[in-house]
Amino acid sequence: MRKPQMQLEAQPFPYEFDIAKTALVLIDMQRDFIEPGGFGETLGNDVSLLEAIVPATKKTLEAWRTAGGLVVHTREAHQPDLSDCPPAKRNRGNPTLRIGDAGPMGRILVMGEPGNQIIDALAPVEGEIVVDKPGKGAFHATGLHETLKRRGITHLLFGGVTTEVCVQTSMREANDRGYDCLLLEDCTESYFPAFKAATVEMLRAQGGIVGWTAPSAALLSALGTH
Ligand code: TIU
Repeated sequence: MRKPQMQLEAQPFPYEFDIAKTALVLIDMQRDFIEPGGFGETLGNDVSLLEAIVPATKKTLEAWRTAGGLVVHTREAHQPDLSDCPPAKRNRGNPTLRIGDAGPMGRILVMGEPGNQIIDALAPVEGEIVVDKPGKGAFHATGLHETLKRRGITHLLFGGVTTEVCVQTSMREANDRGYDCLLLEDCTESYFPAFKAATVEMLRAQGGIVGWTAPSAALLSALGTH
């Protein structure tokens, strides 16, 4: 039988966790950010950069499922009437299409639209939690904290996009709520490689001020599924 307490080689020092109390949280791995024609591209970004993390993220997700760990998927998603999308969000940037406008994959960042779905390679399976979040952070206006508390979750492993926007915001929110958080370095990506690098550095600086970081291979090794 597997020991409940596991250790993963991480920075700034090893990360200890118990699978039963840990969730893998994949942030916004949805078509809107990863495929052409979605929100990421309307903001002027090269979305092809994000595809690179899909194989490592898929491998990690499958290993975590095999280990019996809880999986949380988030989607950045708004109500069709945009009542949960304040002007402070909708009017930012200079996109060709704004949130709620009709694009090639349906209305941008709107619940239920084709572009709002998680990419096929990482599609949720039964029993996994799917959170539609109107903000950048996964804890803002979602009830996620209560859901995790009910399940006795104390540790969170993060992946997803983009590193310095929704992933970092979610990890900081989680840390403030008392979770021990680790960012899987090769399961997260930004449209700006320098921003990803800076985010990874700043989260683990000062003795892990926000949390830990590690390559997914370290998690697979801890799980015994390289
Ligand atoms: N623009 C950008 O980098 N990200 C977002 O708008 N949302 C997420 O990070 N999910």
